[in-house]
Amino acid sequence: MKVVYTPAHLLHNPSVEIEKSTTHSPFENISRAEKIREVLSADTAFDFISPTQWGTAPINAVHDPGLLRFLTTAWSDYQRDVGAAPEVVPDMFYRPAQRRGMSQGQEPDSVTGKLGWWCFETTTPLTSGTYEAARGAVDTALTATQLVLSGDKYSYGLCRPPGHHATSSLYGGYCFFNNAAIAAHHIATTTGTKVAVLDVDYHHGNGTQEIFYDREDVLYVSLHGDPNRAYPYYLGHADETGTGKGARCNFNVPLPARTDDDAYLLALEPALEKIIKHGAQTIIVSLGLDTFITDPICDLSVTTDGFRRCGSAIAQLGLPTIVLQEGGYDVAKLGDNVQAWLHGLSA
Ligand code: SP5
Ligand code: ZN
Repeated sequence: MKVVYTPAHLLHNPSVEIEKSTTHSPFENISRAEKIREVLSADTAFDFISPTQWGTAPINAVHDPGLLRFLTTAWSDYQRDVGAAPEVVPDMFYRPAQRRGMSQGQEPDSVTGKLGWWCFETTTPLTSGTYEAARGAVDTALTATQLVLSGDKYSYGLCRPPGHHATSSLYGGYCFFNNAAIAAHHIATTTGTKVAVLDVDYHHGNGTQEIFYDREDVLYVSLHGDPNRAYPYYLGHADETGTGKGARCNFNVPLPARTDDDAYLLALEPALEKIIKHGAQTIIVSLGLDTFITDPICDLSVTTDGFRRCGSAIAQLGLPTIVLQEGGYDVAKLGDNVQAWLHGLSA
């Protein structure tokens, strides 16, 4: 299986994360992707390639062009207008309820106001190289997609930063551009065939859900920690099933704490049935390994062998599958877990 990787991710290297009313060393850090690279590059089943450049059009096809425009210069605008800050984080958030009964409002000129306009939380700092890294992750996803469109049965895009929390017009949750959504939209629009995004990250992919919520060409299916207790808290409930043409094209499976391998594999079955019934010709997997039993920020109990079984269950569908990296924060085991998952898929 080909692995798409670029060292551009190293350019997004924040030294703090603002979370839980404190600051700490970021869970989402460069060692994650480097650990995966280390393990997969020592395994002869994987061949590494670099992404090609896809430009901004595929990003602007999914996101509000204002988001990309903002991210292009936000960090340096902040240094110039507000002051020197290696990590730039909003201290103000646009909340539509503030303008209840009024027009929607508008993007302000001030970079401080813009930060709160385009970002939804505090754990996703902008650094000097964030934009370039985020562009590299999109190129990685699209290059992995191209491999499968050209006939490879499987490919793996080692995307970092991840993408599934980024909505059409908001970044957050360690995500800037929605790599999986950009790839899914690319397949749906260039081939005219149906696509399924299967999101197995611990966290609900609120961004991917939002982007495709009213569309029937891209099915979104997610297993995740119940939003009543888990990030991103406001989305991911089972009664969110899509709207308009996209009715019944969104399928959420919220899971209880400490869900183990057997329970997880059982919960996966109806999700896989949904993909077949939808008529998807291609699957994009948003692969998070933060369902792992010792993940430092999550509470499920999937093991390394459970990841192998998960990959294997998806392979039974017989569909071309693009696997894109999302979360997973037990760095010591992250490489082994990705390796097990991908071996389960391609065994
Ligand atoms: C891509 C991805 O996995 N993004 C996840 C973003 C989650 N960020 C905030 C997590 C807050 C978790 N706090 C739980 C503390 C448990 N001790
Ligand atoms: Zn996650």
